[in-house]
Amino acid sequence: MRRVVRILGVPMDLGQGRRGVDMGPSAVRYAGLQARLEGLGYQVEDGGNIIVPVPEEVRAVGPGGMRHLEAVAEACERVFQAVRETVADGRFPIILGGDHSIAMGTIAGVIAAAGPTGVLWIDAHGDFNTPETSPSGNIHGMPLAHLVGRGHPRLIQIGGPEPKLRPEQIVLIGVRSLDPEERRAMAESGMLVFTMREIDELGIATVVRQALTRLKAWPRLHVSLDLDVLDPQVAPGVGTPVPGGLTYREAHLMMEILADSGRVGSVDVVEINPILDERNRTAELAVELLASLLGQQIL
Ligand code: 6HN
Ligand code: MN
Ligand code: MN
Ligand code: MN
Repeated sequence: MRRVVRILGVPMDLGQGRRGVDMGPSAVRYAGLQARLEGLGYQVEDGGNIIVPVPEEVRAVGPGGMRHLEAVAEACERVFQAVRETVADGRFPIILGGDHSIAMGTIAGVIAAAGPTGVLWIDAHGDFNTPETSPSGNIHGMPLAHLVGRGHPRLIQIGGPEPKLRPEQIVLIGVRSLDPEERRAMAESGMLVFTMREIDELGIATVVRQALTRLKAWPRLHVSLDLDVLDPQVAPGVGTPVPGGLTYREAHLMMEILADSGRVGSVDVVEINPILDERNRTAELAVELLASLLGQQIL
């Protein structure tokens, strides 16, 4: 049976300070995602974009200094519904961000339709701030905290009142930038975190295999891929670049090993900022990484 992929765009830049990541879905479509996946033998549907307001039309600072809280929460609820329906329809969702706050909707939607799911959070950042610990008020630095039930109730309750994830079902890969309080909370959380140091010492293949082993109780996995995990020299078009990231080859190998596992059932691709990009190369890289994640092989 041929697997059917459904692309969903979430043109959201409300969860952070810089403009531009709202153009991510267009950039990745323009880079040829659909044709590339069809070339791999998939049937591909494009579900269009989720409706997201522009920053100019919504209240800037919400309670506790959180930027665009209500608008982010409402957009994530729409993402939740669309992803839940996509998974319930038996489709493999590829969700194109947008900033990383969309993952509060995507992961809630996957879990609502498919049940318990392990999460690979592939990111330079921890995204584990709460409104209290955030230095910026930017919600894209907080989605993982809210998914485990820490933070503002409005965001914790996206897709239902209970926390969506337990720390044991999350592995982070590529981390190299944490805020002081975020770091403390992360160390105490019980999540498995592979920083860039572990990747340098062990190699990306060992890291990914250990991550898959750690998540062995969850046959189904969701990949939340923040393009800023790559080194800014390879992926310059991201909202929050941090030096010292994954190489082109490490990122590909990671996707290939994940593909081999046969367990990945959904993916987010977030934080691409075409305004900061060089001739769409970060979006093109995203298409290549998605092709590898969906089973493209050289031989
Ligand atoms: N991202 N830790 C910083 C903050 O503002 O909380 C940066 C977060 C970046 C989040 O890239 O998805
Ligand atoms: Mn349907
Ligand atoms: Mn992120
Ligand atoms: Mn990031």
